Order: sequence, then C-alpha cells, then structure tokens
Amino acid sequence: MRIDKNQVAELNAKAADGHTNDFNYIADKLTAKGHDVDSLLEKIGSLKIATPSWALGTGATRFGRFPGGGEPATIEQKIEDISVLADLSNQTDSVSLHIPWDIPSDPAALREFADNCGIRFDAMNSNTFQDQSGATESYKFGSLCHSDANVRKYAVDHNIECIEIGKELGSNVLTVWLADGSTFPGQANFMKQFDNTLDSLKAIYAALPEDWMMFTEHKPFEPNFYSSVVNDWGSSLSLAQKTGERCLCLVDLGHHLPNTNIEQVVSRVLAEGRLGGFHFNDSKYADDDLTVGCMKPYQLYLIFLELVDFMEGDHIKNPDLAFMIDASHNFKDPLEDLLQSLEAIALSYAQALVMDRDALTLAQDANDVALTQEIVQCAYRADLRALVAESRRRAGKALSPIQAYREIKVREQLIGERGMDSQSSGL
Ligand code: PSV
Ligand code: MN
Repeated sequence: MRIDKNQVAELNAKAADGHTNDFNYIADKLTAKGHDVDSLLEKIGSLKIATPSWALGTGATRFGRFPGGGEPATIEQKIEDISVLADLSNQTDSVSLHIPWDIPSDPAALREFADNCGIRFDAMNSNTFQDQSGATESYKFGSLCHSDANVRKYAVDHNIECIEIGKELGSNVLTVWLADGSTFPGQANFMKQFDNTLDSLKAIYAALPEDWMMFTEHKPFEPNFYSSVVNDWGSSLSLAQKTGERCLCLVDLGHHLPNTNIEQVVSRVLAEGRLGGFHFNDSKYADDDLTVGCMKPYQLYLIFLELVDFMEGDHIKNPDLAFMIDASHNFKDPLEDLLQSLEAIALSYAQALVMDRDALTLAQDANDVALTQEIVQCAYRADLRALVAESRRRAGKALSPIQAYREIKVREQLIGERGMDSQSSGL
C-alpha cells in the first residue's frame, strides 16, 4: 500500500493550530538565543536514516514470536513499508538489505521498483552467521576467521556476491558483521583467528569498487560467549586501518558491555577518521535491539554531541556518516516502532544542534564543572518536538507520524492486503 498524501495534509491541517503555537514558542526561544531556526529545520530534515529490511516484520526472542499480521513477505512489500515510513516521517528514504535474507532475483527491476517508491539502497549486509540450505561449507566454527581456508574462501565469496548485487542496486557500502569467535576458553587461537579475519577482509576489500566503503561492526559477545574476533572498537579500528583506507568502523549501540562510554568510543574513532556509521537501537542489558531512545535517550544525545562536533566543524577529517536502525520489534507494530526510533534520532540530533558549543568550550577551559553540566543539560531538557514536527510539516510529512499511521489505518490495510499469516524474512 502507499500513503495518500492528501490524507496526511488533512490530518496536518486539523492539528495546525496547536502545532503552530508550540512551534512559535520554541522558535522564538531559539531565535532569542541566536539560532537560525530555518537552518535548524533544514538540517533536521536532511538527516536520513536507513531502514533495515530485516526489521519490518515481527522479531522474536528464542522463546517465541508473536506476529501481528500484514507482514511484508517480499522485498517489494518491504520497500512499500519503508515508503510508508518515508511518507510519514521524513527521516528515512533508503533500505539496507541483508543477503541472503533479501536476495533480489532481478536487481535491476528491484531498483526500478524502489525508485518508483522513492527509496534508495543503503549498505549491503552480508550474512556469514547462518548456514543456508544447500550450503557447501558450514559457518558453525566461524567464517572469515575459520581454521579451514575453504570456509574462509566461501565466506569471502559471499561478501563479494553482496558487493556485486549492491552494485546493481546502486548501493556503495558493504557492512561486515561477524559472529566469529569462540565459546570456550582454549577453543580457538585469538591471534590466528584475527590474522585469518584480516586476510579475508583484505580479499573482500580487493573486490570493493573505488567508490565503495566497507564497514566492520564490533560486538563483544553473542552468539559466541567466550570471545568474539571483532569484540570492540579497538579490534574494529585495527582491522579497518590494516585493511585499507575505505574500511571504516560501524558502531551498533547495542554492541557494548554495560556502562561503556559509547560517546567516547565515537570520539576516538572519529579522531582516527574511521567512523563509518551507526546501527541505532537501545538496550537495558546488552544487544536488546529495543526502540531507539526508549531506555537511554541522554546517551543518544551525548553521542549526537560528538557527531555534531564533526558534522558542523571542519576540524575532524572523517567521511560522511551512514546512519541506520538495527532493532527488533517483538511487542510493537514494527512500523510504529520504527517511527518512534526515527523520531528519537531526529530529536537527539536537534538537541545536539542547539547545545551552546561556545559557552561549553569557555566553561570547559575555565574548568567550571558545574557550568558545563548546566550547558549540556540545558539543550537536552529543551522540548524540541515541535521543531522536529515542523521540519516534517515543511517536507509534506505528518506532524504526528504515529497518530497519522493509526488514523489512516495502515496496519489494518496491510492485514487486508497480505493477511494475518504473511511472514517476513530476517530476525
Ligand atoms: C548483530 O547482532 C547485528 O547487529 C548485525 O548488524 C547483523 O547484521 C544484524 O544484527 C542482524 O542480525
Ligand atoms: Mn547491527
């Protein structure tokens, strides 16, 4: 299904008075503080976050799955769902495919289909953590790190296949997340696994087109419980630096041990010019894959403070960043959940944009610790929801995406079209 833009405009018109009051209030306050509100609106509107193809259906834990109906059963339907998000929220206009969960039979036709929906192809994600039916080698004991050269080659070839498909789709990034590691002490040799992984990454990199980037994504544990080959940002950075100039680090917010200072990780990797992008999600315990901003919105804001430092200045030399959501929707309607994530990201970005950087630098230089906290928290506590809503309204998107989604009865229509039992591939 596609959203009727007139319906969005009608809903916006109904909410116009209340919104205008809220927006004028915050716009006046920001203007009084010296901000150019139009430029803020433009920046917020141009922040685009890719939607993962594997998060449009109901996710699961290993204890169960509770589908809500109307799931997209084909890549085309997934792209249609993303166009619904794009019509309501304005923060997403691309899909990130996981191969082979979403292997297109005719990439050129799929590209045309997506183009007609206004959706582009973001990073390609390889999958060397599951054995597919008919596989001639097994990833049970690793992929790029494997002790057997045949398995390593098999995994390298799969990544090269992802690049080949991505070229046809107009993508220009390959994200490599490895489940490789060991579950018992002594099971594997850390150094050999790391060296094998590096050699394999170099082989993939050799097949990377000139205008492509490759991301390595770290994760401390799971599915392996004793060691992961790319366990943290240090290992990721080391691999990236040794692999080649266009190999960068991807930070998934859920892939850190409890209390890790992720914003500092971001700063360090940026300082090396090797930050590729993000997989946004939130968590209480580990890789919970919850809605962005539902648990630690302050952490998300602090991360955006580091990002805005880079995005607004020219003192940090790093390629442009690729933003993506990587979450699993077990209890909410996946599309509503994604709308909430998109909103949380836009809001954190807006808050980071209005933080008074000059005042903070002065307070930091004067070691006025109390004042630094006042300044950082002042922007975080400003209610910028009307600012983000206005940036959407100006782009013809919904003032209140979730409300519009419900009033338009998107899920009901999807269930009508696809039935209750249609199932999405992915997590
Ligand atoms: C692994 O936990 C991960 O974050 C990687 O990005 C995968 O590609 C994705 O989740 C989907 O399993
Ligand atoms: Mn991820």
